[in-house]
Amino acid sequence: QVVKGINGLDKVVLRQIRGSSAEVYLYGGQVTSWKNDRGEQLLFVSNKAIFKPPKEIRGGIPICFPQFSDFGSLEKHGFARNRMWSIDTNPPPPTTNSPSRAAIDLILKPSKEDLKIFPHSFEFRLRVTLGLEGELMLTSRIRNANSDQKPFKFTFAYHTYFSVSDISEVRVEGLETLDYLDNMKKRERFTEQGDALTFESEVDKVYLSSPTEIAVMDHERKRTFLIRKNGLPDAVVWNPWDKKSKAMADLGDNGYKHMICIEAAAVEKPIFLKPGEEWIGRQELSTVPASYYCSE
Ligand code: TA6
Repeated sequence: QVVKGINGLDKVVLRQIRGSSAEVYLYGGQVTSWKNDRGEQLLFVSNKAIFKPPKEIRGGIPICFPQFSDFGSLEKHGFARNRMWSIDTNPPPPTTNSPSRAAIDLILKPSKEDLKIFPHSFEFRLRVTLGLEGELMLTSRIRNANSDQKPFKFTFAYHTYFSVSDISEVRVEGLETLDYLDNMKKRERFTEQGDALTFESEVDKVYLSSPTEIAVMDHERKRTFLIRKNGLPDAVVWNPWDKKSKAMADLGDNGYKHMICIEAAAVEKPIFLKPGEEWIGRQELSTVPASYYCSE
C-alpha cells in the first residue's frame, strides 16, 4: 500500500474505479494530490514545494495541530504537519462497508521530544477516504490518552489549498455577514458584508461560527468546490497575494494566483479534552459543475 514519493518519502495512493485518485504522504499525514475522474488536479501544491523534513510541504492539505497559526506558544501551526505519521494498524471500524471504499488510516502519537513542548499524551487518528464520485473525506479523531487526570486543549485546521485558474476570478459563498478575526489587523473582530467574497489583495481571516457548507466558485474552470465540515466551527480564508508570495521561497512568485486556502478549523474556542475523551472533526470536499450550484 505504501510506495515511494518525492525524495523517497513514503506515500499512499488511493484510487477509485471511476478514475479519481488521492495521495497522502506519511510525512505530515498530508494529502498532496486529489484528482477527479478526468485526472484534473484539484489541490494546489507549489512547484517549489520542498518535500524534505522538517520543512512542511507547501500545498495540499497540511494539518494544523495542536495549534492553529501562532494562537499559542507552540511553533506556527503546531507540529503534526512536520512529523512522520504511521499506518494505523488498529483503526476505528469503517462507517460504510461499501466495496468501492478507498481509504487509509494514519496515526500520530507524540514522541518524547513532542511531550517536552506539548506535555500531553494524545492519539491522533486520521482517516482519508476517497468516495465513489471522487469526493475526499478527512476525519480526524483526537483522543486524550493522558494517564494522569490532566485535560488538554488544542486548536486545529485542515489548511486546504484549492487549485484555481485565477484568484481574481474566484468567489466564495457561505461566509457573508459573519464575524471574523482579521490576522492582518492584529486579530481585530469585524463583520463581513452581505456579498460573496472576491479577491484583489492579501486576505488572512478567521470566520467565526460559519455554516457547515462553503462553496468556492472557479468561473474560468466552470467548477465549484463544496466544503462540508463537522465539529469545526470556524473557517479560515487565506491568500498571501504578490508581496508575501515573493517572500516565501517555496511558493514561487506567481503561486498565489492559482491557490486559495479555505480551512475548516477550530480556532476561536479551543477544544478541551478530558482524559479518555475523543474529539472528531471532519471535512468533506467535492466538486460540482459551476451551473449546478445554487446557494439559495
Ligand atoms: O491559515 C492562514 C495562515 O495562518 C496565514 O497567516 C499564513 O501565514 C498561512 O497560514 C501559511 O502559514 P505557513 O506557516 O504554512 O507559511
